[in-house]
Amino acid sequence: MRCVTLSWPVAVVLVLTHTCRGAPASRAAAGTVTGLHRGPIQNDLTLAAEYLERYYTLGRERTGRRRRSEPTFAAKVRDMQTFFGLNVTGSLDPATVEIMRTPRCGVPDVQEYSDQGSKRWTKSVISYSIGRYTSDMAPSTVDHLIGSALNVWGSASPLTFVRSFSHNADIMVDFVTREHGDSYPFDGPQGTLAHAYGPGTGIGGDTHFDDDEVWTTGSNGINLYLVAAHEFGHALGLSHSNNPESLMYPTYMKRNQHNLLSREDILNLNMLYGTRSVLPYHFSRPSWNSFYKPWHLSPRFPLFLQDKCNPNLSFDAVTTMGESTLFFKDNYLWIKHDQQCDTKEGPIKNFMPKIDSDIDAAYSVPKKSVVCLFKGHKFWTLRGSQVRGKPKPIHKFGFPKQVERLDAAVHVDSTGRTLFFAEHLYWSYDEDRRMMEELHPRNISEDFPGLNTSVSAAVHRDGFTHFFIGPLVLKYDHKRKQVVSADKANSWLGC
Ligand code: SRS
Ligand code: CA
Ligand code: ZN
Ligand code: ZN
Repeated sequence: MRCVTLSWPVAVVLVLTHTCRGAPASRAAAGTVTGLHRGPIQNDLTLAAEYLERYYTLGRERTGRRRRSEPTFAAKVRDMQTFFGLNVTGSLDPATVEIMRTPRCGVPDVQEYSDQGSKRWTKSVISYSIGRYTSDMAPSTVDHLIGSALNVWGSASPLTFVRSFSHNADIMVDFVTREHGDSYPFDGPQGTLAHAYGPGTGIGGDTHFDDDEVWTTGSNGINLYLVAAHEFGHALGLSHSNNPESLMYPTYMKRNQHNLLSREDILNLNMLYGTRSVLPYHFSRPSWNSFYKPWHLSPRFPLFLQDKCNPNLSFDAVTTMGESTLFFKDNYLWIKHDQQCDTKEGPIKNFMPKIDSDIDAAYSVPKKSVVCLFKGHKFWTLRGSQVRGKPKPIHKFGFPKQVERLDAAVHVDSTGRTLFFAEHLYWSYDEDRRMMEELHPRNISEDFPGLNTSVSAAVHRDGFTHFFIGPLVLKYDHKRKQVVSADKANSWLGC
């Protein structure tokens, strides 16, 4: 039997070099029983010793050396019984032995972390990159399944996952076989399917899939989406659950793919990252507004001038207008010309006397030289920079009555469609036929992978849609259906 002896991985301690439980019972056991002729009781002891060493680090500390005051065998049996909700006797009763016989592998039930590792990511935007692909399916299918598996966790937390193409993303995904450079070789077909390191720098968060498995999108072979969703739970700092209904149960099971997380999975995730509605990183309007310090409280800036480089600055609405981009915030407007370095700024009224404050959304249709500004249930049309006539009700676009205001709007030239965003939904409006497209509204997170949140503002430029989410801006590629980069929202104003 090979043991982990020298150093532990950077983040979660994975005891992966053993062959898993369920492997031939004739394997050499831990400690003193090796080589003995074994009767049934001796076999149970061997099984228990191996099991506890594997999952409860019996007799080993993180360096692999024996502890001076190591916990007794019975204490570890009690730990394991507590974890599985058994009678806590400290002895090898039939129920305990039965669980030990159940095949399981990988991350120990009682997880440990190295000194460099931490239990959670301390940021809410987490990058991921896919390095080596499997040949079992098209790369685009892998991209889609990996993005969707991350979104399983993203949609239940304030976390946003951003695809990157670099080699130093937070979560590096790789399909590999056998020995693959991290001292935790895979074991060929079946057995361990994948492993992941908990949050941290370097190898922290990295997720490896055993490419000796037959990876599929369905139920023959091993379903990549299911395994990836489990592994990303580890990459976010979650450990195993003894509840078979939980995604974090340590053995592979067929599951309802539309509802992967148990209540326990969600609770554990929320304990690490909070819920989507109470964390500071919740992307809802009131909390972002409360971050933003109004100009009259900021002594560094004279009356009327706002601090555009405030790191918490978010925008209410952003739109292009000719060769300029307009950024609305409360009663304030910045106008940045594409070719000029300076930015014009001031109260909205100074530029558009009919409009005072709190624009919710804005978009422009360049080929018609039209800009629309939305506030509550009204919208104004601008031709050039002139506001035309009185505001009209937004229901003219075909919104149901319940929609009282929008979060964002963006026109995509290549499709001729304008997308309207409100909370977790979006609508698509055909500008040529002047009607809302059928089958809308739809969920933002389903159609815009990586965007599992409401949006503050959006604008289309240079072939990409840029979604402003609180103080961040995410660049979205419609062809690849993914977020390709993230930046500070006010980097657009030169900050
Ligand atoms: S991990 N992230 N917890 C990996 C975990 C996994 O691979 N579990 C093994 C598993 O379920 N394998 C299924 C195929 C083999 C079945 C035979 C019995 N058996 C990810 C998963 C929860 C998605 C556990 C396992 C089951 C196992 C094994 C391991 C036989 C080795 C040998 C590190
Ligand atoms: Ca394997
Ligand atoms: Zn690995
Ligand atoms: Zn696991």
